[in-house]
Amino acid sequence: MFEDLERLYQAASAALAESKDSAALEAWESAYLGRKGAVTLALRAVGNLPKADRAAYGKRANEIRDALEQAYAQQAELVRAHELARQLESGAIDVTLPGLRPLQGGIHPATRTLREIAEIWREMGFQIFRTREVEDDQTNFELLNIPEHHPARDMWDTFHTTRPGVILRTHTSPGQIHAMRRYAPKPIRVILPGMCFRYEQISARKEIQFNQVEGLAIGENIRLSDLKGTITAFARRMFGADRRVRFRGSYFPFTEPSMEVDVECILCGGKGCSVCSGTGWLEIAGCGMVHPTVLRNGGYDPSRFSGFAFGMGPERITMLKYGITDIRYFWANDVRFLNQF
Ligand code: FA5
Repeated sequence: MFEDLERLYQAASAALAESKDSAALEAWESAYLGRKGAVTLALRAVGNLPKADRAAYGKRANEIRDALEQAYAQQAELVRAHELARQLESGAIDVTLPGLRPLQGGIHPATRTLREIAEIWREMGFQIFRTREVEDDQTNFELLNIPEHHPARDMWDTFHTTRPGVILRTHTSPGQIHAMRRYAPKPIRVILPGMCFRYEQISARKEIQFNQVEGLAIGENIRLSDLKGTITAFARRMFGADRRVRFRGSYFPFTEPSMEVDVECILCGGKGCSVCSGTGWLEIAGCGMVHPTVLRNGGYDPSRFSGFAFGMGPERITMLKYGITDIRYFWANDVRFLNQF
């Protein structure tokens, strides 16, 4: 019994000395020290011995295990150093080999659409006006005619920061206030592209972060027909001249009247499918005539000036254009998706 233990010790030591690479070491460890290893089993067998022998046997078995663990650590260190040296040697640089071609990135599909949108509006005389993503409650809501505790706030589930009154913008509309205060009382024609954030239940059509492109035109004699005309012209350029567009009455606190813009579903040609929830139409933007209160908050006299505004979702527009069935692909960072653009 004690001899068996000593024989096991010798066999394990000899086998360890022969373990000259990581694979052999790993096999040695599981053969001797692992959960079902010989040394572990020998230790476990103490309980089956006559009482008188248990203490001495256990002591020796523990000594052997400790000695083997120490020897294993030393051998592992040796093997690691050897393998590293061998790796460095074999990896010596061959300057005659052709270089590795760097992976080429591409423009993200959302950025591609943003640029396309900006180009169309540029041709209609709209400049880009950039505003901040971290907003204050006042500009994101109050100055847009959405007072605190107003039920309309439920339309925008909001990410708050630890600083009271500082939030992540839920839409690009606060940019309207920034642009108006910058240019009042001159006429304005701008688009405001950028990232928005909403504390929403993520789904195939809803993300917690997404781009919007706000548009704002202010001047004298700007009418609803101007809004409908320019949005229709945009949609024709973006989706093709034969694609039908419709305006649906809606509600936004900062526009009056307000509308929603739908484009005929590209995937089913208007027949109704799962992407358009069977309606044949896909919503691409909210829009309306700028509310007199908002004009006033921006520094314009509503009895002289009027204007229209819209807010569209480039990711949704990209989905429409390319038949993408899930918005979550945009920020999932999966190159199999991104490579297709
Ligand atoms: C607004 O955010 C208004 N500020 C739009 C507006 C601007 C109206 C100016 C009037 C005047 P809405 O919540 O419907 O409206 O969002 C506008 C567009 O943003 C939607 O049509 C959609 O394309 C996109 N969008 C909204 N929420 C999400 C989301 N969770 N994920 C992806 N896109 C979204």
